[in-house]
Amino acid sequence: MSGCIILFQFLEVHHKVYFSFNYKFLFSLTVSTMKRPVEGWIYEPDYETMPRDKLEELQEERLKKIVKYCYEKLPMYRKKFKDAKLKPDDIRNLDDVEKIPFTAKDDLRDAYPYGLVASPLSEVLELHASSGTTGHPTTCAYTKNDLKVWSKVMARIYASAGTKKGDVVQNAYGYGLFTGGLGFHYGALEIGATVLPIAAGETERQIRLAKEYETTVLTCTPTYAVYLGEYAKEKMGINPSKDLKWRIGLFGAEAWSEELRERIEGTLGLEAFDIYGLSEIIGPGVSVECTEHDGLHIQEDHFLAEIIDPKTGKKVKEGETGELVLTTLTREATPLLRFRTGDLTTFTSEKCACGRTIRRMERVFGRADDMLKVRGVKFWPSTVEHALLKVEGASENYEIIVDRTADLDTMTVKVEPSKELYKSVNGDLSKLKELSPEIAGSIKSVVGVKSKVVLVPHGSLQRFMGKAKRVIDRRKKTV
Ligand code: DLL
Repeated sequence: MSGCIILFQFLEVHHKVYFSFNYKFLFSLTVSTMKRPVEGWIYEPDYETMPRDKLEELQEERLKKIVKYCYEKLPMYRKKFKDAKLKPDDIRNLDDVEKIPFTAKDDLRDAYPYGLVASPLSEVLELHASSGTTGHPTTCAYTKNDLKVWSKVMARIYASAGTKKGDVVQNAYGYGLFTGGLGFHYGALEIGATVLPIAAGETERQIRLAKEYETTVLTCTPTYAVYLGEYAKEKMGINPSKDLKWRIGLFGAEAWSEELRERIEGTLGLEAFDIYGLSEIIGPGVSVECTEHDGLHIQEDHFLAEIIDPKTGKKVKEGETGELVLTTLTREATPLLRFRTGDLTTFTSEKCACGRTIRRMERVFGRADDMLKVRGVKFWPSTVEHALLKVEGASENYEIIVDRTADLDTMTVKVEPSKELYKSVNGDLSKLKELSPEIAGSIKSVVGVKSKVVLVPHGSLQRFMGKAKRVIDRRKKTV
């Protein structure tokens, strides 16, 4: 009897009956194994579970030190302090951080290539140039100690998701100047796991090697995770949740929705964790979910986090959403004070059941500058994803096109139906007439914007190996 219960806990059989109102019953049976269980652990309990008062003492001490360091080493900060009539000694406690002027992405661009490198170049072991979406590069440099800190915070991230020595990490983030690949690489080495540095791309090979090497941890963007699942099933006849050994997925570098998490977990048979970070601060490693999946723990002993109102620059009240601002507390080569990330989130102040005392932020749902405004309604692309994935039969592949005709904004959302549904009508989209209004209705009710939903053949939209580009805004910049 108990054997049966255990079997049922491991094996979840979904029988999904798809009913199309278009005169037809469409029947699809999906059998998928349930997520394999993972057990998170704490890599550096001395820091991650530190009593809050002790942690704040440590942050204060580090803040004062990094402020002095930036002032002494970097002319840009000396000028900012002078303009603000501020001296490093004026920063005496954590509340004083608000006196420090912000650092913007433009400050980094203006200082390119070496203007914001605080340590002697002979001490810099690694350089990354982040081009962002605008194409203008910024420099992120690492000393030996910076690489050590990066490895440690990444090890915390792996541990938080239950990765151990003996796990085989399939690192499908891009290597090279993008910080994803090397960040996840260093963390895996630090924890003593085996790493397969496959990088993004060569999808068929990814699946083949996942099977042959029995990789247990998958690291890549959520978008690429979707594509890996789709490719394995459709092109190779492999069901990842049954035929592969993936247990843990560490996904980040772009905004993604809770609905997408559920779909990825169902398809790949793993437990998916959200990882946040940015090149300017360290790369991946700023914050991560634990197995509670209720917000991302910020590595606060290394990164001092604030949330501000992007318009006024003032701190928002606890629990309110605003722009995340980060100060690196231990960075040597490219330290930053109050860097405006552009990312929108909220702090969660309740204690987490995992035992960590470092505070959590909610998942980043978008960047202030990625916000769309259509007919006066402001929203983020991830909200559209959230709305459309609520509809059964809609796949994870979509594209948002915003245009303006006769002074009126229009939004078209191209969506591929799920493979099962598409096959069930033999590719005849006219048989799925009910699906577009259903998706449009969900978008209207969740996002608040009327849209035209166009179903397109399965497989026709572009697939991405790294960060997805889902929005085409054909209007002149009006937002
Ligand atoms: O994307 C670092 C990273 C690599 C994070 C791999 C996680 C995993 P950048 O290319 O500099 O660095 O892009 C940073 O990506 O400011 C956010 O807008 C976005 N971003 C990163 N992680 C998340 C996430 C890396 N989990 C920019 N959720 C950030 C939402 C994210 N957005």
